Amino acid sequence: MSNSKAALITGVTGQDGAYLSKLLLSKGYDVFGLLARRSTDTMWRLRELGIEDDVRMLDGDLTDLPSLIRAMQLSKANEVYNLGAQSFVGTSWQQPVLTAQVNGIGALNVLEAVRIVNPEARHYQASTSEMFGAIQAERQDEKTPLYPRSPYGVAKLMAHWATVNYRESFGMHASSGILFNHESPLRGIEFVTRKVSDGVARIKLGLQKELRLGNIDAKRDWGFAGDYVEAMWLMLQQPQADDYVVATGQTTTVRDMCKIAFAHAGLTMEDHLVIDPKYFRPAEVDILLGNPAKAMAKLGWKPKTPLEDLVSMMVDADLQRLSSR
Ligand code: NDP
Ligand code: GDR
Repeated sequence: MSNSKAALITGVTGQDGAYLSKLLLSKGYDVFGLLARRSTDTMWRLRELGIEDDVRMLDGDLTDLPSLIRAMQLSKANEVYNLGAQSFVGTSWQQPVLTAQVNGIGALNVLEAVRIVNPEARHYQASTSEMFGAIQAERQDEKTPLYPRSPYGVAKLMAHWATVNYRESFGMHASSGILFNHESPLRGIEFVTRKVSDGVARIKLGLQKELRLGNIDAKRDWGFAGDYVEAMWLMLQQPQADDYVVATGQTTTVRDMCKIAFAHAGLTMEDHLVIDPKYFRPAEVDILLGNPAKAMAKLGWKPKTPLEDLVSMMVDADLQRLSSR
């Protein structure tokens, strides 16, 4: 007998895809993941969570609509989570067209595949606080205007509005989670928190002497990815689809986040940090600070992991990884 709960996750090999797979498996879902062809192994996160053999992989790419239609048909998914993206903001200035194709057109392709194969399926779009960009509201919420500051943000804006539009045009259960930065030991190494936790661990173990960063005055509202995937799932359990900001409601400079990491390892940031203009961006999002009141009230969701605990968890994981090599 087929399971009535089947989920298809694009971006399953990424940070959020791994944590979401684990959550859905624990809830008894059949979990299918879209696997884009790469020349190197991309399964390390699922392996670290011990679920590599539990997620059923289907070949496909967000830029290839037929493969998405096939994935919908084969999985018989009634929940679809579109997490796949070129997700590194810095790269989006170097590869703006690819970023638009994957993050913008790719998201539209997923909506089309759902509409063609099973328009009753519930759909989640991974929107982002990067869409607020230059808008410095006291705290950014679902009604804050959008003004993206990167090709990444521009492409995500298209995907966000396409999701709203498919909900309004076709009555699809399509929700958009406007998630603020969320991190974990499974974060990609190019993002600043993981670059810091890995760098601090290397310095502690005598493997490198300095850590080179760009704009440490930028402020971010950082939470734990494991908490944030719960909000994704909760959105698809609601009777009506909607848009939700998911954030902690606290903002911290890159400088202070970095200080926490060094201090956790018994080191002093000033002894090792070097500012390198190479890491400054053509346009910056100076401050992100979200207001998750709607998600807390309607979804019953709340952030559970303070930044100090998150950063300590990441430094400890990197110390352990590097020590056991
Ligand atoms: P990751 O960069 O860790 O994961 C991205 C995933 O997308 C990977 O599985 C990657 O596959 C896949 N992917 C990339 N290009 C394609 C493609 N052409 N076809 C199919 N799959 C593709 O991102 P996160 O897990 O951190 O983020 C998940 C989503 O949430 C993204 O859409 C991101 O933009 C968005 N988001 C993230 C936030 C965060 O703070 N983490 C905040 C707000 C939004 P592969 O492993 O093969 O490269
Ligand atoms: P962001 O995350 O751009 O907010 O996008 P990132 O960790 O890359 O940057 C956060 C802030 O730190 C500053 N910074 C540096 N960043 C990186 N990567 N490397 C550095 O050396 C460095 N020095 C300073 C950046 O300028 C920036 O201000 C993330 C991604 O997950 C997106 O996919 C997601 O949509 C948003 O979060 C919300």
